[in-house]
Amino acid sequence: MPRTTKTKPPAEKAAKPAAPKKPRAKKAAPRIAAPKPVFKTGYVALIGRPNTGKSTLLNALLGQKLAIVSDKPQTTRISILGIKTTDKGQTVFIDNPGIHKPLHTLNKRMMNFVYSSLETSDVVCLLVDATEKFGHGDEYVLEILRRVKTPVFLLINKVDIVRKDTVLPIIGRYKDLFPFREIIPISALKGVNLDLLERLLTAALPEAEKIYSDEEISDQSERFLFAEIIREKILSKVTQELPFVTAVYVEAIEKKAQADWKKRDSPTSGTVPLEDGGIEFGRTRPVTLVRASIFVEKDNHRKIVIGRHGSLIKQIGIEARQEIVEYVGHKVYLELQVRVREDWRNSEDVLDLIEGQKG
Ligand SMILES: Nc1nc2c(ncn2[C@@H]2O[C@H](COP(=O)(O)OP(=O)(O)O)[C@@H](O)[C@H]2O)c(=O)[nH]1
Ligand SMILES: [Mg+2]
Repeated sequence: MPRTTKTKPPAEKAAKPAAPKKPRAKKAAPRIAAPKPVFKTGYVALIGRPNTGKSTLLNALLGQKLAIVSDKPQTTRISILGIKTTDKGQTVFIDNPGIHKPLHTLNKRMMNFVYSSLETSDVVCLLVDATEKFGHGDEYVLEILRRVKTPVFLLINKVDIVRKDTVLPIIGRYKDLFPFREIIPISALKGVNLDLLERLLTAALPEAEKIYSDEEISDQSERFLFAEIIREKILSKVTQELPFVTAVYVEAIEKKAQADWKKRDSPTSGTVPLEDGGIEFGRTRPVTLVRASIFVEKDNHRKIVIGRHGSLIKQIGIEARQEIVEYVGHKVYLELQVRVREDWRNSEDVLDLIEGQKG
C-alpha cells in the first residue's frame, strides 16, 4: 500500500556516556555528543458515540481509506489500527466501534473492543458531533471515561457544518464535566485543525522507540478490507434495520493470471504473429477472484438486499468491484451470495468467522 508519510528511522542507539579512558599523553579536545532527537510513540484510541466521525478521522489522519464510513450508526464493528510514522514519532490510532448499550452478542463484542483500546492507549480522543445535542448517550460515554486514567482530548467534530457561535457553548459544557487535557474543534471531513491535533498528540505520547515497521500502516488483512468495502456499499443502499443485520464474509480470494485474448487482434486462435513470422500466445494479466457471502437474518432481508430482479445486489457488486480494482490495480471478478443466518448477531461461531477475517 502506498505510504503517505515519508519515514526516517530514528538514530539507532542512544549516545553512550563516555567510558573511562586511559590517560593520554596529549589532552584531547572535549567532544560534545549531539542530543538524541526525541522520538514519541504510542497508541491513540478514537472513541465516541456512533456516527461522530471516528473512521473519517482515521482515514484523514492516514491520508487514505483504511476504515469504511457511512451515515448509519454502528458501521465500525472491529477496532482497526492506523499506523503513522514520521521522523518525530509513531502514532498508532485505534479506530473503534461507537459507544452504545449492547443488546446482542455482536454489540457486546464491539464494546469489548472499545474497552480494550481504552486500556491499551496512551491518549484517548473523544469525538463528539457538533451538530448533535448533548444527551444521555454522551453522559454514558463520560461515565466510561471517568474510569480511565489516560489523558483525554476532546475533539468537537463536524465544525464545517455548524455556525461558529455554537462551538463555544459546547466547549463550556464539556469543560465543566470532565478534565480534558485538550479541547480541539475539528473537521475530519475537511481537514480542519488536524495538524494541530497531531502535534498535540505527539507531544502527549511517551518517549519510546517505534512498535511497528515503517511499512506497516494497518493491522487489517486484504480479506477483511474487501469484506468491509462490500459492506460499505450495502450500507449506502439500505435503510432501517438492514445495516444492523448485515455482515460480509469473504470466502475466498484467488489470484490468477488470465490470458488477455481480447486485447490482441487475433480473431481465432488467440495467437499473435511475430515480426519473424512466428506466433506467441496472448499476454497474461493478473486477475483477482473474490467470492463473498452476505449474511442477513431473515428471508425478507435477503429479498431487500437482492432487490427487484437482482438490481440492488448488482449495483452493490459494481461499486464494490470498482473499489477493489482500485486497490489491487488489476481486473477483479466479484461473486456475491446472500445467505440467511438466523440470529447471527448472537452466534459466536458466525462472529468468530467474521472477526477472524481481519488477521
Ligand atoms: N460534515 C461533516 N461530516 C462528517 C465529518 N466527519 C464525519 N462526517 C460524516 O459523519 C458520518 C459518520 O462518519 P463515520 O466516520 O462513519 O463515523 P463513526 O461511526 O464515528 O466512525 C458520515 O456520513 C461522515 O461523512 C465532518 O468533519 N464533517
Ligand atoms: Mg466508524
